[in-house]
Amino acid sequence: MAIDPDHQKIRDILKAHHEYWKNSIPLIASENLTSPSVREAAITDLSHRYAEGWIGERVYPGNQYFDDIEDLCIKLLKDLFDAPFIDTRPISGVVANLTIYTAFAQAHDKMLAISIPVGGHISFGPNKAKTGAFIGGTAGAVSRLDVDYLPFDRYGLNIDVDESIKAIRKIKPKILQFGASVFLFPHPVKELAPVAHEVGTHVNYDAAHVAGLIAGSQFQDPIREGTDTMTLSTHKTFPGPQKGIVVAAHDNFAEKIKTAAFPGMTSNHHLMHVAGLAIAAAEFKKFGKEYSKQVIKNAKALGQALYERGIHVVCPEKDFTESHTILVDITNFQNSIGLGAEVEQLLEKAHIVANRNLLPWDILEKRNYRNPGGIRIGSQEITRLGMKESDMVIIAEFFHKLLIKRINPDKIAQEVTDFRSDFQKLHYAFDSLHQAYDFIEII
Ligand code: DSN
Repeated sequence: MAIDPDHQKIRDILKAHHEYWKNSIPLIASENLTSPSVREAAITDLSHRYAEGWIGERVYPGNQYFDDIEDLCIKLLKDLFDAPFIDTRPISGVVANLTIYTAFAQAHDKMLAISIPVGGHISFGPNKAKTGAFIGGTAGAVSRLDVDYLPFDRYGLNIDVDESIKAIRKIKPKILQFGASVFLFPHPVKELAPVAHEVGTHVNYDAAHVAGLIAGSQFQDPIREGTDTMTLSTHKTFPGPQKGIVVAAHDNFAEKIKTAAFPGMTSNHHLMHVAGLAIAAAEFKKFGKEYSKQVIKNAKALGQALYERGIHVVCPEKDFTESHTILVDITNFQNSIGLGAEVEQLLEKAHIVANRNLLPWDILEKRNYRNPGGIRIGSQEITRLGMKESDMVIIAEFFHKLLIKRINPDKIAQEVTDFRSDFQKLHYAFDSLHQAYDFIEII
């Protein structure tokens, strides 16, 4: 039987997408690969179902088995994050943050968070940006929070503790938000959370980027350091399916979070991804520590190797990073190649995928988010592919040949493809069970 031409077209495009990524070096700091075991969950019958409400109290029938899955998922995650309460219903990191805003604040309440130009996430943003360097964000636009910015040391890439203490005491925000999208160093939670609590502020830590490093005990431990809640997406350094969760440090936050998650922020909560997350959590329990250690080693090694080749990775004095992310100042290529947009495009042509990013000081130099002065690089996905420190030197060589020696990107793309041919297997994951799909009947 002939395949429908539009169907064929989509399959061809999907195939081309797979071919490109299979032959590329994936360096986007917010992405990761799920294992075959996790992917399997995405094609089960759960992808057709609804389960509104909490476990055992659903307002949809047919969920007796899904209840067991969500219960197990929560147990595994509670164990990983050592926390008494977790809600697995937010469908993304943004929705997890909206759940916190809904549970612990009202429209026009104040929130303190780092600004987007210095690395804050779009979900921390005000309704309308206070400078022309970026657009507004979810906190203001959706939750109508009045966002003020946490004082930030632009060159040390971290929150300024002394100035933030003053700001918290003066503003008395309803929510203090930690976390970032350019998250190189642990945030000063233990210094600031007690000050926030003194003035009645709810403290949340957005761990989207560093969740795997926290669960693997290789970064700070926000809950032990004093945060009340933690939000995260489950697909960056934590290599699960694309979704979000809320973690609470105390059971007494549970009811507010549950109500905000449903009927507040979700109806259907993408049940197949809850199952996938349970499998990812079981995998992480087994391999997470070893994996997250290697993620950080690789990020530091890549920072060092790039730096030695004349590529301006920021914070060399602090060993570049303590996370999966490094930030590169590419303004020295402005005359030869261009800024973030052009460098990103050149890398993409050479099969190296890393995204443009504002440098914290771009705003002072009138550069904006469309064509910023930086490139952000993450080591979490290449680590999943089995790469180690010596491979970081090879990757740094590709950057050097492309950006400094100006070798043709098509030639580099060929070299990248050859290099990638040795890294086609997923590491830190359960073995693939080819027979596992047997129980999924497609009718
Ligand atoms: N915007 C994503 C990031 O790249 O950090 C997170 O949602």
